[in-house]
Amino acid sequence: MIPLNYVRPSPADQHAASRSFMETMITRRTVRDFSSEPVPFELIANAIRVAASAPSGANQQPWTFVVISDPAVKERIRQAAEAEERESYERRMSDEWLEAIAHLGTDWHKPHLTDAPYLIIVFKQAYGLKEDLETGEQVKVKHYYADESVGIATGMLLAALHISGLVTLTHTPSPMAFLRTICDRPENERPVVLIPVGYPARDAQVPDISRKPLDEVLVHIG
Ligand code: IYR
Repeated sequence: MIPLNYVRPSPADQHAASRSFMETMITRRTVRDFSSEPVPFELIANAIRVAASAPSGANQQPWTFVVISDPAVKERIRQAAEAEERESYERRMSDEWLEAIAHLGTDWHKPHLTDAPYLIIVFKQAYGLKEDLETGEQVKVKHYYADESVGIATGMLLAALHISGLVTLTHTPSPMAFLRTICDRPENERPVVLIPVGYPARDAQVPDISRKPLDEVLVHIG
């Protein structure tokens, strides 16, 4: 064990930081119309540093963040995602599902996958792989709470990108196993979410939706 590195801020600083973070974060919107303007890689790297500092089951850090800026790879991803999404929208999704997302105005066309300067694909390591010292073979290591850990890391990633003045789309083409092949990731890694990142297009539009009020989502048992 080592001593915790913690500096307690003054109450005034606590309130100021809490308020400022809250005010910035609640302006985050999921964006589907991206500019192709380049983004400094440092902003992406810093956001992944933040995500990779997330708590995880047994501190196993069961994640890999694949960052793609190569236009040819983005194009392959777009082709594969649109093929799956077209099948989903036209055949696989239930009427109930289509109705639930109708107000978002989405369809199978995914131009953001080639417009956005970066795609970040978050992979979950369903289990770890380590070498058996006696046999030299790769053995599986159980990962605990991998879904929850990757979910928390992804939330922190989105927050860090938003704080950096970038916009994101949490996209989950379904099924998305093709991402493991295109990104050449090992068998233990599963794609969880595909996140285009960049600046919004000048004329970007978002659906006119609101968040539930605090008293609906916060239950205080005092
Ligand atoms: N994955 C599809 C459909 C979709 C599903 C939900 I749930 C959304 O909130 C939005 C879209 C797509 O990305 O278009």
